[in-house]
Amino acid sequence: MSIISAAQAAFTEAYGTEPAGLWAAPGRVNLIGEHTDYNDGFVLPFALPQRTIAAVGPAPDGQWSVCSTLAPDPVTFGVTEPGAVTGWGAYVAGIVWALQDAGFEVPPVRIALASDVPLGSGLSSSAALESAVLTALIDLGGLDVPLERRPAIAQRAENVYVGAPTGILDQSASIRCQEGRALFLDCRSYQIEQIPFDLDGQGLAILVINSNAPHQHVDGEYGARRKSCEAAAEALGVKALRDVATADLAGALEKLGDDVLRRRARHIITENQRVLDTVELLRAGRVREIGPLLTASHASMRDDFEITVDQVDTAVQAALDAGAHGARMTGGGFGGCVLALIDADRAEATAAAVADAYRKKEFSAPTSWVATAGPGATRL
Ligand code: GAF
Repeated sequence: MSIISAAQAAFTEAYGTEPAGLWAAPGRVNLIGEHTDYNDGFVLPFALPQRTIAAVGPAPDGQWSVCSTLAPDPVTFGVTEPGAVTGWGAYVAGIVWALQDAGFEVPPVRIALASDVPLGSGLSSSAALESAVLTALIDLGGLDVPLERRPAIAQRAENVYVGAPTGILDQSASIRCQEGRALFLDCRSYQIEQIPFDLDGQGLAILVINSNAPHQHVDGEYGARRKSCEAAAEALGVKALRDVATADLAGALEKLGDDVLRRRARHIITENQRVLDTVELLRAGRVREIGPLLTASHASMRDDFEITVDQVDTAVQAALDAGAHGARMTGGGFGGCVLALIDADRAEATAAAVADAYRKKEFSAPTSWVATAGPGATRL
């Protein structure tokens, strides 16, 4: 059964009626620009074809209810404040709350969700859920919320209601990405540029390798990285690390007494520059040449930001050894997925090489597939 039919069937099963409509929002792969979002920096994600479907209809009882194919018994809530709904339902209650908090009258609805975005793999399954629900509520309520405002509302739901101190990358990708494009986003101004991302035309492909090492945001490591970045910015007397120019890197690092802060700052400052360099190459249609930037980004995450684990380092190295032009972990880190830029005819061989390296290390098997750039959140 397709996920669209699955969401429809879950709705009818839970609520005994047909949904008024269906909304979809994708997961994402971040091509480059990791942990730069909460430093007011630059990111370059593209949307995955994998998405979350929300089947939604009006709620006669004036409350909000949500169920999913994984949790068929609906979670129901009325007027809500952070802390009132916990568990996965908090992502939905958070969206209702954040919209209300922004001054909008949110229609009470019943929701059933189905998704083929892999969970807990660093591909933004939670942002896909938030963005599908947000888009449905805006459409059904006839709310006047311009596209560029929506990611910040979904981010607030996640930060304040769910309690995960994430940046704006994932929600922006899920809401603002376009098919066949990568989204160049300035996380300070929210300005975007849709960058043509024609891999096929150049005989290239992005292989996504799920390390199957579990990945989790609502934990201390992500927050600790964020705090270190804020401490480094404060020590340097800037609003955010975005404000340190690459040309001033050496001087800035000298000013930071603490070695950990120095390495965290170096990752962010150099990663912002790598995003800008990647965008330049893509604008010029020189896709293959972004490979070394991807690989340098991985080294920086591994050595300076210290957010990789053995499974992802192994996947990156095995992909490079198998001839990938570049490879890096994508997403928040501590597990999750790796992307490799490869010649289109090398997908199977690269996936096999990574699987082989995993066998040698006795890791559980990775899952690999070729990713294409899909559309952002929409009504179906
Ligand atoms: C996670 C967060 F949710 C994003 O905001 C971003 O910081 C990312 O990790 C790292 O780039 O996906």
